[in-house]
Amino acid sequence: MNPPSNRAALDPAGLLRAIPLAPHQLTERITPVHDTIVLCHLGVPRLAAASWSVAINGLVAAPRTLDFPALRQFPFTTIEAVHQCAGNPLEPHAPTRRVCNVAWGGYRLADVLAACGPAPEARFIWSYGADWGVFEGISIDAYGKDLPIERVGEDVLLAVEMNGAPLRPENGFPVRLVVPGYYGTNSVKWLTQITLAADRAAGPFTTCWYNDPVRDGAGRATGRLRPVWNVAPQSVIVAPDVQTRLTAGEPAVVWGWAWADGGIAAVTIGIGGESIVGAAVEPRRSRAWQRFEASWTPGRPGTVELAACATGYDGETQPADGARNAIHRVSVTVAE
Ligand SMILES: Nc1nc2c(c(=O)[nH]1)N[C@H]1C(S)=C(S)[C@@H](COP(=O)(O)O)O[C@H]1N2
Ligand SMILES: [Mo]
Repeated sequence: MNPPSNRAALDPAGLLRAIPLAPHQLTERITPVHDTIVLCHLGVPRLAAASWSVAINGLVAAPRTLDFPALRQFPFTTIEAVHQCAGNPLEPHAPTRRVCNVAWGGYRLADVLAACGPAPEARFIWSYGADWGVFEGISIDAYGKDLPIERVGEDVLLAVEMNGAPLRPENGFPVRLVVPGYYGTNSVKWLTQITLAADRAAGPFTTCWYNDPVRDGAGRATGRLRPVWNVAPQSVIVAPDVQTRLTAGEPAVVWGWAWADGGIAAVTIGIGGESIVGAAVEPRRSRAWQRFEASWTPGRPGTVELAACATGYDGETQPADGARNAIHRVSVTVAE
């Protein structure tokens, strides 16, 4: 099954990126829509719900084309999930904190697929958006991604709402894929085609960009690549921030958010490389980020660097540097 060859009008055309909030501004559990990250590689197709449809084809017994009224026949569901951009695909090792936490509303991909009868040999889901253009000098007929079919559980949605409102054009109106627990790049916006296949999709956003080198235990590259799918453990310190003046001898609260595809089991706060404080981490609800909080009483005046480090339930932890999920550090000033 070929990828679609798009020609929808784009406004704007070309890269569109917004990262409105720095870590210390992530004060709300649910990020307001106007403060969420926006990442469009090729531009924003302007689609109408009345003329939108998605084709479901490939290794299915009954290929279908669903329009908006047909999609709305499926049970509606909502899911709160952390939404994180993996960062610039040309700089895969740069630490990035492009993140928000939102409530998606839509229809389960599993329900839609069940209505089409997936073939037993289908192993991957290819998904395509209505956007097209040129990225890094390469001509793209349609933005396309893939994911393993076994990843499609209760939580993967054909989303139509963010925080209870219809999607904005830049977030994928009228319908986008949402794969909670995967980096944002996999959640294809302006969805127009879903293809079930035995192999991985061949487009540049799956084979060229968004692949990380697999390293061995000593940190050496093995020559193998791994798709940028599951979100690795990560955390941000919301407070205190660089502006906060703390006082020696007075207890301060260090708090922030932590998240990972599999959930976070523990967060520690490094204090100036001298001591480590364990934070209390709330249990994970749904696929939302988890709040952590620790109390720390600065002992003496000066500048101290705080460093939050999250560990997932699988034991994976955050690297010190050189990775998108590198430890977040904040220098705070302690007065006498
Ligand atoms: N069709 C399409 N889907 C896309 C993209 C895109 O450029 N085109 N960008 C991806 C990337 S890199 C991210 S991080 C998320 C961002 O979603 P948002 O802009 O709604 O926050 O959408 C993903 N889905
Ligand atoms: Mo992204």
